[in-house]
Amino acid sequence: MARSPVLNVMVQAVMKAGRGMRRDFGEVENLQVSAKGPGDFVTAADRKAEETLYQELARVRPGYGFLMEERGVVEGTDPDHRWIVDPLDGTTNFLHGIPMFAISVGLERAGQLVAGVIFNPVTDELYTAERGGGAFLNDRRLRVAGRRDLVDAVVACGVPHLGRPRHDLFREELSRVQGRVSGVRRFGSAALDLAYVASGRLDGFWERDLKPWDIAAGLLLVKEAGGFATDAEGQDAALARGSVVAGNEHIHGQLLKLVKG
Ligand code: 2AM
Ligand code: CA
Ligand code: CA
Ligand code: CA
Repeated sequence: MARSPVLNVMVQAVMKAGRGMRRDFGEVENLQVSAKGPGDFVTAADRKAEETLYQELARVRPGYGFLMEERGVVEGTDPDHRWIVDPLDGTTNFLHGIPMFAISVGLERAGQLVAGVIFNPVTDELYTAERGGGAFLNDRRLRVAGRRDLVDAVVACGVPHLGRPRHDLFREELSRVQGRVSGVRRFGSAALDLAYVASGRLDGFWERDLKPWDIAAGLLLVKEAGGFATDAEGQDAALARGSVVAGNEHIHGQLLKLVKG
């Protein structure tokens, strides 16, 4: 299916930011790094990518507002449209030379996610989705995995790190899930975790205490690939609540039960 004009704008912006990020990844040892909090790092690559995304998106759609990880809220003159931007999801991986990170851009219209793009500039994998238009990896249409039983499933999770709450709750969730699935993974980029669910590489994913920019684009990708993505209570409020359980209809239901306990 042809991309809409606004999705093309998003793709152009993330590709441009991605070119810079790939260069920075090659010289990560020279990058300026600072800590926003315990274990919470930001690099010059995060800031540069965010600046590129901001400039490109604002140039082509002046008036749209922004919610960005590093810059925060930028009010627009158009109350209906808002970009939700994570310039570099997986900064910890990036800093360690692990090529598992992505740029994530979502677009909200009247409070509803209508478009999402996730781009890993190292593998050149570009995930796109539009509401009602399906999800794609580069030019290939995506469909969530078809496995129906948790025993066959590989699921990813987020592990609370330094500075994040509820470590005990996570351990309880993990202990319920780990014996019931074929494998548990922890990749460190929530955006890519959701993109992997959309593409069928992962059967499921759960994580709590996320921010809107971590998951906006990924939630739409999963849904447009025929999957389910809810918060940890099973409600359609992941973006607002910051918790996610995702998978196909069957895996989502079974995983949700285990996560809730
Ligand atoms: P970030 O790289 O954009 O900060 C993984 O659990 C998710 O948590 C990622 O989306 C990551 O986004 C976020 N995160 C925030 N702080 C983190 C930290 N100190 N370590 C690992 N992930 C972190
Ligand atoms: Ca961060
Ligand atoms: Ca993030
Ligand atoms: Ca980030």
